[in-house]
Amino acid sequence: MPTSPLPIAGVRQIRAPQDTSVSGMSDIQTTVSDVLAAVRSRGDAAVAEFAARFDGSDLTAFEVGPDERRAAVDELDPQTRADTEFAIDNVRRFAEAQLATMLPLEIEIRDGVHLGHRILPIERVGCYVPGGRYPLLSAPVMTIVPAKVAGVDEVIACLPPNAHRAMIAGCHLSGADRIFRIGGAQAIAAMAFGTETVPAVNKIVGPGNAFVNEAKRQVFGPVGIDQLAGPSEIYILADRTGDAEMIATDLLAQAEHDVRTRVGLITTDAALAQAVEDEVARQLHDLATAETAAQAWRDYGEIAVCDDEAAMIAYSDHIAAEHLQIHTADAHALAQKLRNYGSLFIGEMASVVYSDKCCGTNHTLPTMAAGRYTGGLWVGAYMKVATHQWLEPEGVRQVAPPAVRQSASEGLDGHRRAAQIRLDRLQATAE
Ligand code: HSO
Ligand code: ZN
Repeated sequence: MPTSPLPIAGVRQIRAPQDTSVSGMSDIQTTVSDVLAAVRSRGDAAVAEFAARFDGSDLTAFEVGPDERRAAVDELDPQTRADTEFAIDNVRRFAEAQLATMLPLEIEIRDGVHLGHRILPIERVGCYVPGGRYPLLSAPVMTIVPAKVAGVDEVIACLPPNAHRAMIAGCHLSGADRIFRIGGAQAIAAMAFGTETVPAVNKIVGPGNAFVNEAKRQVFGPVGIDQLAGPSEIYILADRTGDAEMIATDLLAQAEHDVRTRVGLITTDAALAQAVEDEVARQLHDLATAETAAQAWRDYGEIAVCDDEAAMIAYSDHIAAEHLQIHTADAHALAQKLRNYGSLFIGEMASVVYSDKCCGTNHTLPTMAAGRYTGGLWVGAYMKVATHQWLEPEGVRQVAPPAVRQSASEGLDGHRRAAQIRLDRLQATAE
């Protein structure tokens, strides 16, 4: 078995993943910057050209009109529609509950110095909905529904021209105000800069391929982005109470997404480690998606055996997996001790798949260790916490003198004057 030095004491990797750090991006970077420049200067005409070149599409009118939206919904079989509406309802309810925790603030921080913030929805948001090998109907739900709950004025969705028609239904049922059949970097460009038909948005969210990711990275600044999505990840923390069959099932459930999916078991029990290794091999025999899952497991599958719970926690926090499941005797107690993860699945009844699809938490989560500094997509990602202040005379008397002194010592004479003039006015009216 390959071994690599780990930064965490008390952890032994008995199955090591390949290096997942990204390299060789320069071709993608150049292609994407060309696409962005062309769409920025030539709008829809450039979008149509790239659609033809990259997607083999002859579309020149990109917007999905009301008739086609309705037709796409009517085509869904009733059970699929009901299941999608179930997911939408749960995601909406959770987003509404989270929204209720985001409170405005007004505080008099010193006599006469009033500070506060308001929580304001972003005006216009663009949701990128990937095509992918399988139509994931939950994808538009996760980006569009919380945007609507946040109160975003206009939510637009872009999806590749060849995306399954059901995805249009997913966008429609989730509440997208406008839907465009545009994919790849040209979709990100259209949403970032605006074209004759696509309105420019203030923030772009949603996962996509390497070109979409790179385009989001390049437009970031005047336009916000949620995060840069990498391949899916699942890690499971388990002690000797872990059920090897269930653990292997959950690992393979995410491994089937992509050959670069990172899946791992971190355990305090060496016997369980071996049992999971055996179970994965056994289950791969008859998994319909085994080709992808087996390759992901071969290249990025990891099993680490830890001396104790402390080592398990330290290693898990180091990895900061997108999805982290806990299969231990007291899962809730361990949950309290963990810090870095995208979303936490407490106890063996909580499978990542429930969140992927419909339980109501968002499945757009930080990958590539971004869980060390951020959580996933949520209603707050569609809002701004915007501060304000106002001062009474007593407040000016408190803050002006230090501001005058600081400005003077920094040589910022204009700042010094602006700080001073208010003191002068107060003095004049007092006289
Ligand atoms: N695991 C994926 C989301 C998903 N899986 C949706 C199936 N459907 C990214 O977190
Ligand atoms: Zn998944």
